[in-house]
Order: sequence, then structure tokens, then C-alpha cells
Amino acid sequence: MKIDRIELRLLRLPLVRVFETSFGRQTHKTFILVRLLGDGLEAWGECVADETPYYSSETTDTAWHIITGFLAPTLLASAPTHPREVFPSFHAVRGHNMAKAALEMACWDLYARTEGVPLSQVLGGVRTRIASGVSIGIHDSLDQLADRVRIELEAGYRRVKIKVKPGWDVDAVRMIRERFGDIPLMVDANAAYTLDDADRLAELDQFGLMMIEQPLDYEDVSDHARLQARLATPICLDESIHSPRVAKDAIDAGACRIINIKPGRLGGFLESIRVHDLCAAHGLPVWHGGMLESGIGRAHNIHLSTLPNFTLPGDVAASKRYFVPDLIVPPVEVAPDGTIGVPTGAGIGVAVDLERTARATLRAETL
Ligand code: NPQ
Ligand code: MG
Repeated sequence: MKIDRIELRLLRLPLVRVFETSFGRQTHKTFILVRLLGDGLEAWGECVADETPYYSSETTDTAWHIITGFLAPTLLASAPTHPREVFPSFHAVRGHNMAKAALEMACWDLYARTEGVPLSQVLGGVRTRIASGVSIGIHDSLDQLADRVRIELEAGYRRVKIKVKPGWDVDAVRMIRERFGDIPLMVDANAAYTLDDADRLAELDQFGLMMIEQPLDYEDVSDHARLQARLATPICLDESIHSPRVAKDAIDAGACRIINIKPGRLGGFLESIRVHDLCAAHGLPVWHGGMLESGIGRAHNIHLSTLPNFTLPGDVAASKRYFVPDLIVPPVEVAPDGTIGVPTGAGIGVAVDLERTARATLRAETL
């Protein structure tokens, strides 16, 4: 793998619709794109950090600082022969997994393109299509939420997740069960509750949810274990799982029965595959999370989702739910059966619209 140049771009794109979670309302996505050039090839990575430090402590500015000041010089100097060497080469930098992942995932794309094969193949994928689910934000009324759920079910999505927070939880779930019956349904709290809310969360048991995602604080594995002991509904951890070590501790403690994998949160594909394999060894299913990625990050996610233990539908949905037009051509589309075809070209296998990318760019730097 030869890397001659690393280009960074900061982009801002409007979202198709407002996305509200327990930590705030999102109208735009601001993010960093990485482009690697080497051996006459180009490869792409997307950093999932946002402008704001609400989902995680990383932001676009911290990632820009860490990539330009520390990670990119390391990558250019270390000349890795395989992308599995990249994450370990960043060892001296503590944390900053989203910054690390953006570079590491671009290296996997470059490696797959050098080999002339799809990214899914070098990652160990086994599927040609992946099952797609939707993540539905907090709405102003139950009627508006019902309209959105209906639209997504009609589009064929294989599972519905709604965002919840104290005051927008049991009634929203009850409404969906009353109007839509026994659909595959789950909730995501983005850490909005405490153990004091355990009785309230236990009320959700009556609705047969697939899981409740990250109900408690991102640092709190032990309280999740206490909560899981009181709930029939499986807990899925998202924010808490930032390394294979924490994943193992959480599984051993009984803090979750399912894990959501986001390569940005874990520092890239190497660590994501480790968590995937660890979960498989312990009998936990995994699914692929979403971070409002553009088509570039979305394509990476599709390839990772082809690994065998991604047995539940993920938050990897059609481009048009987020960005119109997307940065890639053609956009990611979902078939009427709720599946997405895995791109078959080399690397991530999608074409980047450079003009559209340039128009959305706020800042650029070459290293
Ligand atoms: C989750 N994603 O599973 C995240 C939360 C999330 C699709 O539900 C900017 C950056 C905005 C990160 C909005 C989905 C975000 C973000 C939501 C993460 O918890
Ligand atoms: Mg989540």
C-alpha cells in the first residue's frame, strides 16, 4: 500500500429532514472527508464526528486537529503493508477513535482497490445484500410519528427504531403497537435515563421490543448490568462500547445481550471486526449503527455489514432519507424487500461526485 498524499475536506450538508434525539435537534451534518492518493489510485474515508460534542466527545474540530497534527504524519511515515497495521500504529494517541477510523477505513478502501476486489471481500464478508432498518427521530406529536412509521414500513424497511427520552417513550411505543401491530420494533435512548428510571423502562417490557439501546450513561457498564437483570427486553449497547475490551467487560457483566457496531466509535474496521468476532463467540448478535453518514461512509458501512454475525437489520438506510443529492452516484437505494445490494466494484465501489463535494466544502488541507 503506497500513500503519497492525504487530503482532508470539511463539508456541510443539509439533512432532508430534522433529526431529533435525546441530545438535540440536527438540521445539517458537518463532517470530514479523507481522500488518499497513492499508486495511481484514490480512496475515501468519512469521519463520523459532528460539529457538536453531544453524541461523543469528538467533534469535527478535534478530529481535524488530531488527524493533521498526529495521525496523518504517522500514517505517511509508517508505510503500512496492510490496513490491519494502521490502528495499532496510532497507539500513542489516546482516544479519538473517530479521527483514527476515518484514516483507517480509507486505508482499507485503498487496499481493496489495490487488490481490485470489493471492500466486503477483504473484510471477510459473506453476503451480497444487507437488511436495512430505519432510525426515526423524536417528533412533535404521536400522529406525526405514526405518519413517519407508515412511510418507512411502506418503503419495506425490515425494522423500525424510534428515539426515546423521558416523556417520549411508553406512549410512543404503545401507539405504534396499537396502530401497526407486531412489527420489528426497538427504541434508542442515547443515554437519557438513569437507574432511577428502571420502573419506567420496565413498562416497555409489555411491548415485546427487539431491544432497548443505550438507556443509561455512556460510561456506565455496571448500571446497565443492574438494569438488564430487571428487564425482560434485551439491552443493546452503543455509546458505551468504544473498544473490544469494554465489549468483553460488558458481555461478562451481563450489561447487554446485543451490541451495535459503529466503526467510527471503535477506531475503524480492525477493532469492529474484533468486536464482531467477540460477540459471535459469546452468542450475541450485532447490527450496524448509523451516524448520518454521507454516501461515502454509508458505503463503508454496507461492506462491513456483510460479515456473518450482522444478523439483525442495521441503521444503514437509503441515501434519500438523509441527503438529496448524495455525494455518491448512484445513491444508496433500498429494494422493496428492505435490503440494500452490496456494491461490487473495487473498494467501496461507489463513485464520488467531486463537483457536489466541492460545493459542500468549507475547508481543505493536503498533507
Ligand atoms: C445512534 N444514530 O444510533 C445514532 C445517534 C446519532 C441514526 O440513530 C451527528 C452525529 C448527528 C452523530 C445524530 C442514529 C447524530 C449522530 C444521531 C448520532 O445513537
Ligand atoms: Mg444509538
